Amino acid sequence: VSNVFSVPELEEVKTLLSSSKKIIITTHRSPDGDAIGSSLALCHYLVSKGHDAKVVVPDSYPKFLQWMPGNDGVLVYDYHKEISERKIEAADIIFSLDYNGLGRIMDLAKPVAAAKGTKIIIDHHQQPEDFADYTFSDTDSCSTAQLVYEFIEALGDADAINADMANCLYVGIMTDTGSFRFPSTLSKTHRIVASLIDCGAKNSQIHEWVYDTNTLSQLQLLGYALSNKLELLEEYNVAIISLTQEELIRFSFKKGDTEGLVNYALSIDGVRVAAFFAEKDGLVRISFRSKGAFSVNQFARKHFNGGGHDRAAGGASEKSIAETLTEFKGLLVQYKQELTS
Ligand SMILES: [Mn+2]
Repeated sequence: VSNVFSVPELEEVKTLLSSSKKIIITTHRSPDGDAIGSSLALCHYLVSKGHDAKVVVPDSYPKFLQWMPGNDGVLVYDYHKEISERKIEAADIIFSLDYNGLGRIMDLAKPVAAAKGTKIIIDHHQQPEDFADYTFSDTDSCSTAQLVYEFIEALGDADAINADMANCLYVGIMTDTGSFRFPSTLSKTHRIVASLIDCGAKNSQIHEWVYDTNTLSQLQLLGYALSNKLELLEEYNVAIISLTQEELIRFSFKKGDTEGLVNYALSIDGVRVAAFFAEKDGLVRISFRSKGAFSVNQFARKHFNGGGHDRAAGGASEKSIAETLTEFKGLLVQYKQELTS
């Protein structure tokens, strides 16, 4: 069990959960596999313990994450503002999963901040903000899903993990470890995943349901991005891909279509840092990846109003995409030593 749960505070949370409660589980904007997987798994667990639990997410998420058990019960704040606000206000407990600051949940931040329920963070992003009553943060953990598994285990309920929970947790761990390949994948992670399979996680099917769901236009967008928009900045060991709004529209872009695109840039031999820039409605969103010691979390925090993990982070710019690219390339000069030594 992760040390974050070997604390006296866990006993307080255990006591809190010993009688039936109204519980809301929230997660970050543009939810990914770990966000949805960990949230739904925790929701299944809490419902199985007799609580009234519900997941509220800031905005919608791609179709390849919508097959998970419990998906139909998720409230998307963008579409269900009123009912979400009523439930958040009435909640005894609000969980914050897979995010480290209220800025990560957009408009949902206001009702969550105002809510009087006990707030509990379970997360693995760096530098968590102090907005909850209980913060269970382990920045070395591969995923929030793994932490949710260990949370349930620490509560003494490992035996309560059923197939629904196992399938959701598997998605979270699988997606946040890049299918068990990132350095955050420990032997412990494999042991947890093995027990999830024993509990009924359909491991092979899950890979198919999450990864083999490309549309034709999505693959054509990938082909276009790789042939025309991939730029190797050899002197810095950096590769970038950028897509304008016009290009995204041309390939009928839907949410999730560019998921993982940045990893193609990172996969070039010798590249240490990759960045993907996408323009939408006057904002350029940036995904950073690193496969060395270079912390893209720190870089994104310092220069692009973002953050995340050392090897995977996000950021944004309100400048045009051309200006953002110029700014990014200009910044590399001061990091040349670090990127090439
Ligand atoms: Mn995560």
